[in-house]
Amino acid sequence: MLNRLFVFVVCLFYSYAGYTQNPIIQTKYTADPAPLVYKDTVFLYTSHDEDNSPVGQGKFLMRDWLCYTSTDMVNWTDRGTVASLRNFEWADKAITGWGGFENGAWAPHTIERDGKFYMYCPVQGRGIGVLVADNPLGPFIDPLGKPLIGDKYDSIDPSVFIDDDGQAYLYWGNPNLWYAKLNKDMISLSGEIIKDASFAKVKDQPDPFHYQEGPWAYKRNGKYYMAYASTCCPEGIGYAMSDSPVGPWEYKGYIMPPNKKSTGNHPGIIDYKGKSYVFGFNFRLNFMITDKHHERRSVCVAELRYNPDGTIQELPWWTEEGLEETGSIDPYVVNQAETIAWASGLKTAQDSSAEGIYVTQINDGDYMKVRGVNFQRGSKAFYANVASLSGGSIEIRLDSLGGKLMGVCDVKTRGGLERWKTVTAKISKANGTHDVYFVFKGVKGADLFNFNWWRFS
Ligand code: FUB
Repeated sequence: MLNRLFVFVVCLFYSYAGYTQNPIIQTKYTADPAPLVYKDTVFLYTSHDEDNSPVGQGKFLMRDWLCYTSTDMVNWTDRGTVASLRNFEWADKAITGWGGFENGAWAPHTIERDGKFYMYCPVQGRGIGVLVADNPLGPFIDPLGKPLIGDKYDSIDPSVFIDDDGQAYLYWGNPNLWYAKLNKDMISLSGEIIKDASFAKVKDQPDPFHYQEGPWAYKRNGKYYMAYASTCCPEGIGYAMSDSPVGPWEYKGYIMPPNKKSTGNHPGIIDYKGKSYVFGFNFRLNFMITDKHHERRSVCVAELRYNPDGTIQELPWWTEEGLEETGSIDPYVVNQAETIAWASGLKTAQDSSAEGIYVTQINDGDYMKVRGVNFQRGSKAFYANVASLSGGSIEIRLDSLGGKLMGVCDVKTRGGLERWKTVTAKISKANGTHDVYFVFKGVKGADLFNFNWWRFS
């Protein structure tokens, strides 16, 4: 209870101060971001630190891989678990030991080729597997039934880059950087597995690269980039450049220097709607509720800027302000409640019924923010699809937690957290673009209702 109160007070402060964007996902602990731009959408694949991960550095508890999508870089829609250790039969403890299906779902990377989606997944201690799907959200299947890269070769943190000539490269490794060419099928290797010479650590020799793990390769204006988690610990994000996808690489410095606030970091870099972005993670949400280190990380994002010579401008540690939105939300269509810019006290859950993902664990005083809602046709009424337990209400406010109250939507008891009903309320007029806050009210300490979708008319 004291924890929840502390989180609420901290969030209240940041909300009034105009902050509240990084980390970008607050309803679960997410790490190891692997963004993919596909058509007009950013698909952000992440690993997932369980809420009950134990105290202690390196004590990961990770079972599955998640996906979030956005078209404006600030509101992220939870797409749920897209794959888990259970996708790999060979992850079973009976076969390999390790954590079986209960632990070891480390940093993934998903890439599209010819309309198929390939998700490379490290299964800690057991190797790197590959999953294939016809859709970026799955269902993903394991076409090999065995690891693509075995349990040698420092087999974690895969990332794939496809060059302009169609050749795909798979990079991975901690503490060494390894790579191999992939065949066009993306699920088999073409040629040898190679330990990258530039990044190789030589005993008693200085290591300018400070490479740790989390390689992320890409090409820009004819130059190849290799970003990675560098220095340890804490980890920053370093990068190197080359004229070829396989080096030799030249160390260029930090994209983000390490910071004591976070033991780890892990880059994912994209270009989207004319800007460049780097994703990574911090521990802000964990340390908002405890002073103890749990491996409960949270994905963050910052805009990345290049110098005229192609080098990257060094960024400060993840700011709490985050980004400006690059799009807007249409309030007159059904918007999933799990599309969120900032949430306080809330969780998301996945329903096997048609309702899919929804916001849950709603208690008195919890709230969520949706940024850039464009009321171009004004507003008269608010509709919310909810499933109520003890019931409560939704205050609809503009621009801040204490901002203009547009109206209050009652959610009456309807007997069950999965019996979905649409409730409605008359509201005052809004024009133009606003951040909308849904502030939940009800009996203190009770689970009030689940929230599936909303819209305005
Ligand atoms: O998330 C588990 C491991 O922690 C990843 O594989 C590393 O990159 C580090 O982030």
